[in-house]
Amino acid sequence: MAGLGTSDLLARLWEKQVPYIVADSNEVIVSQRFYPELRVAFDLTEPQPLAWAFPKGRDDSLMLAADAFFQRIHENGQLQQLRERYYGHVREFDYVGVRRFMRHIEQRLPKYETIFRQAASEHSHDWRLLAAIGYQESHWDPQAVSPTGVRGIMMLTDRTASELGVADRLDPIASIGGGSAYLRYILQRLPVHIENPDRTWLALAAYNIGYGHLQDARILTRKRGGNPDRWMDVKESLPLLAEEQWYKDTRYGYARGVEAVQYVQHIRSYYDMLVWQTKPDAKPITVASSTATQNLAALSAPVL
Ligand code: BLG
Repeated sequence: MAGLGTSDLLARLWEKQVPYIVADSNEVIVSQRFYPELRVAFDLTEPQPLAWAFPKGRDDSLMLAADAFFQRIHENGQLQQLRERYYGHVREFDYVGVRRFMRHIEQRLPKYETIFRQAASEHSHDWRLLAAIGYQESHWDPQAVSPTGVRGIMMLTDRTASELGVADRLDPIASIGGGSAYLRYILQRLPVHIENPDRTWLALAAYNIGYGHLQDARILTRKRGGNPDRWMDVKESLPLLAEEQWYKDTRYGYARGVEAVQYVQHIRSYYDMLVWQTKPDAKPITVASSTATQNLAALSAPVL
């Protein structure tokens, strides 16, 4: 096993080639979504910070530069933003939900994959992002209908569908094409200086709550001293749109912002899982990193 990284060890554990492994908890949190049956048997240590090691010697200029770098990103908030980017959506692990998603990837996705791919290439999206939206909206059920009459795989409202020229929302091709075009429209409406991945997460929130309410939340974010171009900050303001003391001074008023935050976090998780499940034929929006507090944990093989 010498020379193997944690992800290789996890794969071997999953295939039952080894009975247990020792892994860092930050990597365990992320991998549980890909290997839902893996269990943490016990923690081996108390939580401890990640550390960087430098070669011993007289020249400590590299270490001093690294210290200054971490001090800077700690103070300017970049470190916190990196944590949010890579770990912000993986906190809760829902075993049943992950199993169901994997079942649906096998049983439902094949019927719609070509449609997602075509719509994505037409509007320059990663098809797996569209598929993740479709899963969050309807679990890939083309007949899905909400109590308020929102319909179809991509859950278009009646008004948005007619603005997009979608006549039959229950037709998967029309629904996915409409949702894809709508996402592109929102991405183009957002101020040009907002960068990815924040641009994508903000667009997803607008897809769900409406562009006007998202703008209200961005304005509130600025008023509260946050950065309206960062998802990490805007997601703190979105829930305030349901509180009168905050929404009374907004342009578009009351909105269920908590739902929009959950909506985006779920799509990010589904997207990560789809990226992991499918061939890397498009550049993922997120990549793995390790900045979290961690402790060592022993993992045991799946009990099936
Ligand atoms: C979204 C629309 C937005 C609309 C917002 O509602 O639907 N998005 C789509 O149709 C794709 O266009 O913004 S607005 O036009 O600027 O007002 C706000 O109205 C859909 C949401 C609504 C939500 N799902 C896509 O995420 C939904 O299904 N709600 C059901 C609520 S309930 O269960 O019936 O109570």
